[in-house]
Amino acid sequence: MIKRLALALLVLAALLAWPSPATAHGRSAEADVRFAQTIAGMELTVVVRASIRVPAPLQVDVVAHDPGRGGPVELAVRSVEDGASSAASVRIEAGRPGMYPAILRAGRVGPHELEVRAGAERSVLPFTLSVPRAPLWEVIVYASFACAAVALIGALVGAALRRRAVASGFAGAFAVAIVVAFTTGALSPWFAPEGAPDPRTLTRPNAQPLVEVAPGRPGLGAAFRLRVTLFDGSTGGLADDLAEHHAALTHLVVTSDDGRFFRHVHPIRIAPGVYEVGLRAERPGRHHAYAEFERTGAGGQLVSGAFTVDGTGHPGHAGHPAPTGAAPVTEPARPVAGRPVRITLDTGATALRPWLGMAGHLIVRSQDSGYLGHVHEARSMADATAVPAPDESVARYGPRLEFVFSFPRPGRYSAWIQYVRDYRIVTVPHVIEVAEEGSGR
Ligand SMILES: [Cu+2]
Repeated sequence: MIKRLALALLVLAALLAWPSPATAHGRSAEADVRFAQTIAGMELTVVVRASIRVPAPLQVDVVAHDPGRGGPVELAVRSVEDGASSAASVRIEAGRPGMYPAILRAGRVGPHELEVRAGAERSVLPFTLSVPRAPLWEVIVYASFACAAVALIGALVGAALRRRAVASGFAGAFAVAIVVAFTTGALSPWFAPEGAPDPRTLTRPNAQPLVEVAPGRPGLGAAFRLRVTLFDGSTGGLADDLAEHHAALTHLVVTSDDGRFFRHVHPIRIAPGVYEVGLRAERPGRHHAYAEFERTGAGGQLVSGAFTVDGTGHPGHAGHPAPTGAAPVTEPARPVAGRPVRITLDTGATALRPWLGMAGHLIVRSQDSGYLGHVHEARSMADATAVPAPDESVARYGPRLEFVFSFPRPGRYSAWIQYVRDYRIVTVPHVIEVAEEGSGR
């Protein structure tokens, strides 16, 4: 009787000690795929949430940072390999920024296309759907523990039945399995995990960009389209291998010469290698466009283009509404070229969500438009090394945003700080005068 009880307790202990593979892999923000998209007058981030397995429902969240006039957003996910697709739609409400979730279906892993349609616009975004796979060492550890549990039960049954040979055979198997499990577990840190490719091995040439507007000279107050076409310099074909870079395939900053017009938008992919965004001209004169993207295997690029808006005067609204709240503070108060400047902004909000993976963005342009700088909020940069792609559903920053920036040359700079409050993008324009070193100012 006591023996049977001991046997039952031991079996129970073995079962409790059993490591559960189901809890070994959680959903991580790291594996989410993010695409910021400026489509049909809306500023959205479409997030394909990481799945644990396929086939399974696939969660796709549409985060509306600027809902514009709202309307339906049609989503479709298609496997490139077998063509199987799944669709869903969300209805963005005008004046209601926020998270709009949709549930689609994923049948398999591998290359996929996410189609986003809104208004008359359609964007097709390539991505790879993957599910976490246990590394070999983990499989060996689990399998050894499974063998150990079976051997333990065998040994105990053998002992209970007074079959000495059986019991000692199972006991030996149990010991071997435990040694294998613990040895593999102890050696696991030496099995190199799959990481990001070494940036020093980047071998692809940069993409050759063409920045164009249609019509060629937009009229003041009129809508126009800005297109970035990427070519491969050697083949002359389109370069269609952009990597997700700060939660988008392409980031585009458009400013007027006087700095009063500023847009930070995310062109949609209308065809392989072709990115386009609809804008409205609000200031006359020369404009500068800067596109930031990363070609797979080639690293990041910043390219620029210019165009002129015809007309004179002021059609009314230009740039973003003046933000309420404190103005940015620079430290030292008179920045000097080549020396780091601390720029802080009190947002007055204690729960800021990351936008494009960061708590805040600082974009700086020289007066002659020849220089564009872009840095991220200092604390979220530290976070980003620990937690890749902080999740926009978690409010974790504020109220103070802090940037460190070194201006290359003396002169007047236009600066814009951007952050997200209650899902809405806030843009704070600022002008910074930078003195020459040793000028005694
Ligand atoms: Cu951007």
